[in-house]
Amino acid sequence: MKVYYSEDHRLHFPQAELSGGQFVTPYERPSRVEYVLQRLQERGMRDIQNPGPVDMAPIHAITAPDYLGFLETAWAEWKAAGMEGEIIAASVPVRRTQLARVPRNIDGKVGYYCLAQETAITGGTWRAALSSAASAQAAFSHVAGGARSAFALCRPPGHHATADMYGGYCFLNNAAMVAQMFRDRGAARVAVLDIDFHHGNGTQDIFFERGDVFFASLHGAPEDAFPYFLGYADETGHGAGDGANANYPMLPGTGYDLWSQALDSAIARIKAWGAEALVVSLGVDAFKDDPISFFKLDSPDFIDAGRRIGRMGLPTVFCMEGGYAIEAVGINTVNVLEGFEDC
Ligand code: Q9C
Ligand code: ZN
Repeated sequence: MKVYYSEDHRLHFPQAELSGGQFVTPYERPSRVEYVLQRLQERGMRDIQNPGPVDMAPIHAITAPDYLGFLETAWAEWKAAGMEGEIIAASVPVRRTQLARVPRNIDGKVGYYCLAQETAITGGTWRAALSSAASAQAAFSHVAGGARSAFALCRPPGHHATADMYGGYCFLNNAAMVAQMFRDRGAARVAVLDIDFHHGNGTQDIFFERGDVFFASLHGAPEDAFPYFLGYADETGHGAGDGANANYPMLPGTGYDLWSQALDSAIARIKAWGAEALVVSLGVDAFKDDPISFFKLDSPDFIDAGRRIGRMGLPTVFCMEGGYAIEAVGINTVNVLEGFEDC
C-alpha cells in the first residue's frame, strides 16, 4: 500500500496540553509518526512519498472561510496582542450563548473557534495542518487514479475538527475532506468509517444533514469519554441525512468481541447503504494500553479489523487519527493496513 506523509508535521509540537488541571507534554506528539514510519519500513511497506503542495480548494469545500482565516493568522495576532505563551483558549461560548458572534480580540476569537481546551496552537500549527491535509489529498489522488487503497499518515489528526472549530488535537478534518473529494470525483455515495477510540464528532457534524456521505463511528460512550456531548446511538442524521449516521458507543473495558460485532454492524450498514468509496479514520487508541482510552483491543485484533474492512471491497483511503501508546502505535496501525491487504 502506498503511504503519503509530510515531514512538516513536526512544525506542530506544542509544549503543553491541558490535562487534569496540569500542563503536560501533549499525548499527540511528533514521535507517533516516527513509530509508524519505522514499523512500515520493518514490514516492507517502503513506498512512502511526500505529498505535493496542498490544494486549498478541497479544504474550503468542507471548512468555513472565517475559520481558515483564523487558523492562518491566529499566531501572529496572539503575539501582536503581547501574549507570552502558546495559544490556549480561556473563554469559550457555551450553553445559553447561542447568540455568540466572532469577537475582535484574539483571546476571544480563540475561544470562539475552539471546541476543547486541551489543544494548543503554535507558530507552526497552520502549516502542519496543511501538510496533513496534503497527505490526505495525495492518498485520495492515488486511489482516484485506480489504486485499491492508500494510507495518509496524517499528523495532526482531523476527525474532531468541524467546519469551524478545532480541538481534540485536530484542526482540519482530513477524512471529511477526502470523502468530499470522492463525491466531487463522481462517487454518488461515500462512507466514512471511524475506528478511532474517540467519537468523530467533527466528521459527524460536517455530514449530519447530508444524505450522500454515510458516517459510522465506534467509540467510547459519550457519558464516559472525550469528546463527550455527542456520539450517542440515537444520533442518526437529520433532514436529508436522516439514516446516514451510525454511532456505536461502548462502555469502559470493551474488548474485541463486542467491538468487532460493532465493526461488523457498521460495515453491514455501509454496504447496505450502497457506498462506492470508503474513508477510514484510522485511530489505534482502542488499544488496551492506550494512556487516555478505555477499550481492550490487543495488537492482533487490529489485523483482524483490517481484514474485515478489506473484505468490503471498496476503494479505500486511510487517514491517520489518534493512538497514544507510543511504541505500539506503529504496530497497531500497520496491522490494520496489513490485514486490509491480506483479506
Ligand atoms: N488528558 C484523537 O484521538 N482528551 N483525539 C485528552 C487527556 C482529548 C483525542 C484527555 C483527546 C483527544 C484524534
Ligand atoms: Zn482518538
